[in-house]
Amino acid sequence: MRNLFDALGPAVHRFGSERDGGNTDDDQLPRKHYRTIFISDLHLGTPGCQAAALLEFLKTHPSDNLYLVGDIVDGWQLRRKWYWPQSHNDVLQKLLRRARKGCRIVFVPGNHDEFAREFIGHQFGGIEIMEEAVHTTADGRQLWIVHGDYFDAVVQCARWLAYVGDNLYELTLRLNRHLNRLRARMGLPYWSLSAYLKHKVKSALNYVTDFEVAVAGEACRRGHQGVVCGHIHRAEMREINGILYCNDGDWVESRSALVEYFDGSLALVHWVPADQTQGRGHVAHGVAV
Ligand SMILES: [Mn+2]
Repeated sequence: MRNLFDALGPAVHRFGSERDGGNTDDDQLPRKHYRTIFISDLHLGTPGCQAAALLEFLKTHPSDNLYLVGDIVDGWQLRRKWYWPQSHNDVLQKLLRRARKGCRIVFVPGNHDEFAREFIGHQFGGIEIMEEAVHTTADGRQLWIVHGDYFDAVVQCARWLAYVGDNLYELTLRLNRHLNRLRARMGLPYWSLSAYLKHKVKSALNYVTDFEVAVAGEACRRGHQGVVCGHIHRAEMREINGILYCNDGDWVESRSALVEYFDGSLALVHWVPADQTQGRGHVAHGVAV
């Protein structure tokens, strides 16, 4: 479970070089331009955030579009204990500069940066804040972009929800947000699926699957061809009941992103930092779909 890219086996060329011949042996920093990058679960404001690696990845990978798919800044942790080193500032500045230079940046808040949900419909230094988004790939596929925490209650109740009707399912989906807001007001911590998974390794696989099926099902109901989410810190890209389910992973453990090439194909990439290879940090590619 720890390293998805090991688990994927031969499908992933872990130390493969850039697909379109980006020259990694060059003296200059190699750059690879993507049409779109999707990242989530950076958890800036916590010691776990791998900000330096993320900066390297962003620096070497310009893009026309960038989706920040929630849990970018960890407001929950910051409220408990302030932690904000320079590298975390650098990430925000890098993002703002990217927006200034013409990259379209869309921020879809998650549960850890729920404070930003107050500002949905507004812009912050050129970064659009949206509750959810729809991205059209270069080959015309519509991807629903959502963080994924709205499905926590569904996942928690997946066992008995399987026996009730669609109406109650949708009610649970809607209640989820309000329940968590109520918990926050009562001083209770957010029930975090990703944190829960870490403690429940044995049943984790069931929860991951329930989450994936729930998110893909909702994307299908809304008439999209695919979905991009985060939240559970499990990078994944596969078809579920005819829907392309993509989870862009996180920058706490897996250092992963979902990228779109200019022909509209999508791939999961994994950043290998310089200190884990003898040379320079680089990207390992998954299979494009
Ligand atoms: Mn989350």
